[in-house]
Amino acid sequence: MSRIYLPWNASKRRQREAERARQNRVEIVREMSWGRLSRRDLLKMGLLTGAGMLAPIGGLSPFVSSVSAEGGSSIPTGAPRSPLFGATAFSQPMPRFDVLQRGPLSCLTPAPQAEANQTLMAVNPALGGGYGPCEGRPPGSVWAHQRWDEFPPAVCVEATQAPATTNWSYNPQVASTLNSGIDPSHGLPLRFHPKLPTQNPNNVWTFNGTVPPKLVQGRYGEPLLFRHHNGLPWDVRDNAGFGRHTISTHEHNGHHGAENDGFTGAFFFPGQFYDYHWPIVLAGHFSMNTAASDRMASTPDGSGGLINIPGDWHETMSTHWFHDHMFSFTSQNVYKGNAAMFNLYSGLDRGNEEINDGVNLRLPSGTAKDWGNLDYDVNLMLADKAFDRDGQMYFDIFDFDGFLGDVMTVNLAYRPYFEVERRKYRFRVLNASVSRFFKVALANASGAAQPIIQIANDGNLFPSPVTLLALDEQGIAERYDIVIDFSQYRIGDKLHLVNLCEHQDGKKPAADLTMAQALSGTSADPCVGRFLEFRIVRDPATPDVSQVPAVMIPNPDLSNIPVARERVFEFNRGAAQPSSDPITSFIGPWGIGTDGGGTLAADFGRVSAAPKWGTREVWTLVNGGGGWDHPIHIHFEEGQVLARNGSAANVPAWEKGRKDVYRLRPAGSITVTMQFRDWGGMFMEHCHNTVHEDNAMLLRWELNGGGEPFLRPLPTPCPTPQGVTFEDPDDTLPTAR
Ligand SMILES: [Cu+2]
Repeated sequence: MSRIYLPWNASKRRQREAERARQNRVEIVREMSWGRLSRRDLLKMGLLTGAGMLAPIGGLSPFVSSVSAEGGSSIPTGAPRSPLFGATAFSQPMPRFDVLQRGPLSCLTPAPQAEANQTLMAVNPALGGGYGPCEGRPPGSVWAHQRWDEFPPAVCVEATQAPATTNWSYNPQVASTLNSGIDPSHGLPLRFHPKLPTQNPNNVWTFNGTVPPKLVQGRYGEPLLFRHHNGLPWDVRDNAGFGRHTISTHEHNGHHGAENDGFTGAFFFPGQFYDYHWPIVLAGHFSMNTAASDRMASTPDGSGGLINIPGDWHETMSTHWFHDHMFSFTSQNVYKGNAAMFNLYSGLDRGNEEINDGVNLRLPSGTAKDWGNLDYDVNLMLADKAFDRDGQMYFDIFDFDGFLGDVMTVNLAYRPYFEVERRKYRFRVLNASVSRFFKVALANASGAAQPIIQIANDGNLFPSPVTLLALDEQGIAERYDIVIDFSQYRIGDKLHLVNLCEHQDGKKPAADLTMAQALSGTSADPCVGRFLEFRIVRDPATPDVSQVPAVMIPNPDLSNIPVARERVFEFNRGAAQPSSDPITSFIGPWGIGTDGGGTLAADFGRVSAAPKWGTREVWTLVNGGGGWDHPIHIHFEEGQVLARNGSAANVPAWEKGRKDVYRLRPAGSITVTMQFRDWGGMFMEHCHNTVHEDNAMLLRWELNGGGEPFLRPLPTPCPTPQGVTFEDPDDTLPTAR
């Protein structure tokens, strides 16, 4: 029996019990999201066990009576299945991403500036009243945009985090013939399927309050200013029971200064904005190819040519996403809709499949525009959601192993279809779930696995493409770029993307099913099986000139760069929280042990590692055991995987490029190497099972000193609606230096 959700045929009594338990848990989540209840309180009240589990109390877990029968100490979780109101699979078109408009900098009022804009405005009484700064970025020189004068923004993009509303300005940047016939002028209500209820404003909070999810297009060498407004409700209680109205926006693996990284403690309030400055430079910008003489390091010039740029072209990145990083509320906020994608374009990955200049890899995209064609380059955001009895989205902590939804969505649509032509397509697949892993395969009508060409992992094109009959398990936040060649099928054929990865709880994948098992419909996991239907509708109007070259982007050569330092991080349960700082610290079962020290719960005022600027290090990430899988994200620098469990032979082909999320798997270790250069400040390392992250599996590391041989810990920001104050770091680990 599934431990995630009750089966449809569970007894009425059991369903009632499960619903009552679900509602009780929802109340706990709500009280915590309002700040009226802390994890310390839960511990005191005996609702939470020392190991971080929801206590086996009747009325909280529907499985209480069968705990001993289930064996073991883990408390299974359960909730009634989400109602679907008659929505069926593959009965609605998949909307393509909504592209945010790129404007000139003059669009922005007030004009952006290097240091945070501290102009005072009245603060809503629900936030304490008085006056506070219009920009929520911490003030002063430490949080000023680094090298602002060298990288004046050339483009601005503006968005407002807002409650759910109808989208009257959907712009997919492609004709409706390439968007399964969707007419963008009709207005898109915020719902996951036409038969599912429209979401109440405070059940879903997205960019501009609308679906589909948003896409930003950026180009190397063209600094971009992303102004993010917080338009969420003033009152922390106006959240439909989950999600926090303060946000911090992380451009997931942007190679930018820390003031633009969405630091977990640099959050901002309703009514404020935060200017994120993304210079979009190649790593090594200030130390390699500084004369910009290498054509491979380049960017589209807008008219068929290239502009050379400094840096190492082997560090060129492609598929990013950005999402909330609010301290201890990331899982709820990302789940609630704070997730968007960011495509980066370069001379190599130009988004034009025709230009033949010896640099452009000519990956499937289109030809009409000089760069950034989306015709055959499609973003796919995979996420599992859950609905209450009224069909409104809800969030349940169950226990702190993780949160699983039972409704599979692509681009926030329930099991949609997508019309394709007989040619090659690129899909940029993002796992945007809270705790769920996916394993994606392609099935033909008779259920046979079809080849998928994987071309990138995380933001990075591979040295060479890899053809697979099923992708690897894809951890939370990982991006897999794939190419599917539909030319070998006939008009009228239907193919499906299938999820082979079965979960029983939020700990880790329970099983990787065979295609036949996944298609049989016998899995108790409602998110297993077909989730996206491709309908082959026509031949392309012009021949497909796109390519998947045998050589794409070789890894940066680090062989001549000495390793300055090695560090070990162990990801564990049973964390201690020595800090009592009420602002920067959090209590939770999860934590990280650094260089042999004890397992510590998160405190964004603690500095756990401080690499020396301009050096290379080797970091080994160790799973402390217990049967959890932790996808670990190290911010800012792309790494290369050197070994799994101590051996390079254990690293599969698709992990041999650069990465930013490193799967620990249920046991073992992974060894990675990174350089630290170009930008500084306070960054993070954490588990991207965001329930683990929020329950204290997160640390701060720091890059500071401009190469000086000592650490100067930066002051920790403490945001309030009336302005950000600073405090000295609570702690610097003795091994940090
Ligand atoms: Cu984890």
